[in-house]
Amino acid sequence: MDPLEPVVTPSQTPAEPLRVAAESSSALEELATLDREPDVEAWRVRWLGRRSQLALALRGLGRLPASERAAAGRALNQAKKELTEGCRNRLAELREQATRRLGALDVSLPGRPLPRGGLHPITLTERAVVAAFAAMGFHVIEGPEVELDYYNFEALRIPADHPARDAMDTFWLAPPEGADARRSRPLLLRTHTSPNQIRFMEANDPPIRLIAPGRTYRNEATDATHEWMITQTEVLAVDRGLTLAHLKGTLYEFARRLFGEDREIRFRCDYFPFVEPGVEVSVSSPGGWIEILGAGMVHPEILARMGYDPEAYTGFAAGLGVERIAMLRHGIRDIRRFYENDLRFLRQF
Ligand code: FA5
Repeated sequence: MDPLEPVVTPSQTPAEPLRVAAESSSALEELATLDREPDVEAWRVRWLGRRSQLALALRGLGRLPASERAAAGRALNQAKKELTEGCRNRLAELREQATRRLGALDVSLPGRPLPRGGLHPITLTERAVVAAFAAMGFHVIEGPEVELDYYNFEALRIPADHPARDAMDTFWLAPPEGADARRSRPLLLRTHTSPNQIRFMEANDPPIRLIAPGRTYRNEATDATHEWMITQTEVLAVDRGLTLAHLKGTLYEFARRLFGEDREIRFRCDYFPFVEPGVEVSVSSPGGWIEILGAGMVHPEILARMGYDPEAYTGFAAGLGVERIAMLRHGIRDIRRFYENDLRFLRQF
């Protein structure tokens, strides 16, 4: 026996097929209420499928007394015909309704401009920064935004009690779920893109010419020139014979490409534990000087820790603030405009 064949119980009585046939009218009433094709299909399986009451009753006809068989067969076949036609008609109705709805929507209607999205001004400036350095032979790398204390601070010569940490108020992160809090290494949202220097030098030998753009985070109050989420771009070059003059030349060329020939640029001494000497660069604007980057010569101690010979190799590094550069390019006086999501502001770029 086919195991899929439904079992017709011997208890089938002559009244059974007639009951099944009679139920078809309530099935048709239910069908009229269905307005989704998948629901109609489920209905079809239930009332007309191989295991439906109707199919079972038809298959059991042979067990009925000969005198009852003809009448029961007629009733069942009539019910089957009505249900099959009802199903076909309902499907046709639903498809016609859908076509009518589509017809009301003229997808080719010309003359109405579609609203178009655009790139965010910070993305545009970030791309201009990357393009300027790419044209000078730097290649792009990326690093994680969730960073280890080691790469963000320790390896950059900023130990736990170093005052330089105060300048970078940090968002510390809880250890990953399930981790042993005493053993897991401190995690944070990176406060600058400089950890990329260490990550790359650990795994590669000189010569190096890289830039690393990305988001950084500082737990600090905002004002017209300070945001808590900052887009930075790290620059790192390590080679034989690099000097501060190469750093200055590179940054002047960068500024010329981004701001044109006429902007005034100012270099001043600054302190970062991972460079020696350190500088900051500001650019003139109608509202005064705006500091756009910190930079300097890679500290020889870091070169040595990376396994490079500091007598043979020198390097320069810089960390640029992309929001500040965008402010200068577009004459924006308040950095907070970039992240207020005001479309009237954003549409201008
Ligand atoms: C640093 O972040 C260093 N990592 C830069 C560096 C790299 C120095 C390599 C030497 C060698 P600083 O905190 O100054 O330094 O930030 C660098 C630039 O990011 C600033 O000049 C500024 O343009 C931008 N920046 C920093 N903090 C903010 C802030 N809160 N809002 C907007 N821009 C900021």
